[in-house]
Amino acid sequence: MISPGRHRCVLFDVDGTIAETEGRAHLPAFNRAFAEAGLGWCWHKEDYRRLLQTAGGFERLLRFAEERGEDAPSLRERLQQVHRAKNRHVALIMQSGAVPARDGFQALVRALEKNHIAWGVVTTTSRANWDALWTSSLAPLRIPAPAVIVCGEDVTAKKPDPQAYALALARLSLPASDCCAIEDSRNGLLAARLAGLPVAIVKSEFFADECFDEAQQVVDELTALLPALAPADRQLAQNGAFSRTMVQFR
Ligand code: XBP
Ligand code: MG
Repeated sequence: MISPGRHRCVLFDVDGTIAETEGRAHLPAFNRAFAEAGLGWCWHKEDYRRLLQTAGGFERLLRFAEERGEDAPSLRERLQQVHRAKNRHVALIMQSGAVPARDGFQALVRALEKNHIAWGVVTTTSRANWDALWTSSLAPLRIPAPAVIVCGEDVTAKKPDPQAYALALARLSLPASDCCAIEDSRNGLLAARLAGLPVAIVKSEFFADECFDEAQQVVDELTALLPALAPADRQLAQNGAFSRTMVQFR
């Protein structure tokens, strides 16, 4: 789906797409924050799969409290504290090296660069979580920095609202027809499609069974997106530039 002749920027979702952050970081971090706050709550994977339908960690907490019949508005401040604690735990987990980039991510970003295609980040997670993932797991891969970063604090409505994608396009000064998105969830797919972008879905731990009918491509791993970028690699290899480029990145 990524078309070297047509696309100028590929916009990546973060959670589930660049790394399996939900199961490796967010879920254990929520449970650590619940224990610290003495709430007596504990989320298991199957609870979390359902709760993930609500984008945004704080919104997810509110929904859970409402489902339990708690008076959510009066809990708001306490839940905000729990959410901040959750994100502190996310950063600690990421710093421990427990959240690597998904297979193929590094190769994909490098292949994009060789094809003169920029990459960007469109997530509705908190900026602190993106910063922690970048610092701990992505920057060490020695990949180029993203051309645009949109996070949860930049928008008033989270995915599936298209606002985050619309903002990324505005910041890039590019029309949707020059870009495409890589997502892992139905909420993300709808957000990108509503902003006019073609979407490749990479299946992830929690969303693999969702409906992706509106996607242009559905793959199991990011590595499956590499062949579309390979012709340029081959051309570069033929004229000798490929090995020089690889050396330059090491
Ligand atoms: C990301 C999310 C986030 C994370 C938690 O959505 O749903 O809520 O689970 O992050 P997407 P925060 O992958 O669609 O961008 O707690 O920082 O909200
Ligand atoms: Mg996602």
